Amino acid sequence: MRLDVVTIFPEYLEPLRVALLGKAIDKGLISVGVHNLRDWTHDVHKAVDDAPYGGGPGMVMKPTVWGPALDDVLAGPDGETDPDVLLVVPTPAGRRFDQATAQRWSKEKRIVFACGRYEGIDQRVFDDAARRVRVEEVSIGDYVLIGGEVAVLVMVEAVVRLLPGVLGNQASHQEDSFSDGLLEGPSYTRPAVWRDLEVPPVLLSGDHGKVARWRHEQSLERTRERRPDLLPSDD
Ligand code: 6GU
Repeated sequence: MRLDVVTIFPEYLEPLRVALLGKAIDKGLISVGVHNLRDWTHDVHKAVDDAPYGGGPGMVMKPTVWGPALDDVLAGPDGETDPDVLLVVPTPAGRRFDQATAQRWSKEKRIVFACGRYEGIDQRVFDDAARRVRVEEVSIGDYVLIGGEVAVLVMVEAVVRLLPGVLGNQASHQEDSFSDGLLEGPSYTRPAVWRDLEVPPVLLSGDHGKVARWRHEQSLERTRERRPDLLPSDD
């Protein structure tokens, strides 16, 4: 999978090269390009934003900078727009990014992320891109971040860990929270008693059926307690 990020803060994306994601790069499972939007500015001040039409607070990122930047980054080896690319725009005004989104994106060949700051990017940038590629405007949750960079780190991590060969144990993400629509229950390791607290005896019983049923119960109970919105309503 090829990932590209366009941002005015390339340093913010440095964590992509650390730990599990860095290993995925080293193993050749993904490759990552981070591009500085200011490289596509045409004035001495390297201006990327301007006042909003219609007035109001904040600034809007300029289509005359974003357009050429995306033309270049969305291009395939032949210089033409790569029709297979998915363009992702992180924005608190987007559709919600969730585990199902991560699963779906994990099958993509190429994803380009366009990180906006300030009050957003001129909408025509995405209306224009959508004439050539698939565009998804997504939010990672109901709160407002300063820009899309941290959201990109979140989304890339959620997607890349699903790629074959990235996680040590391939069975492990089939038991993730959300893969069955429920939260994961508690986990324990040795010692069996620690600071007077005991591991639930069922986990020491060796009865795999009983353990599986207990874990499902724990998942249900935790989901009821913490995320009742994930359960079917009882009416
Ligand atoms: Cl994807 N971007 C920004 N700037 N804020 C957010 C977000 C994304 N998701 C939630 N808040």
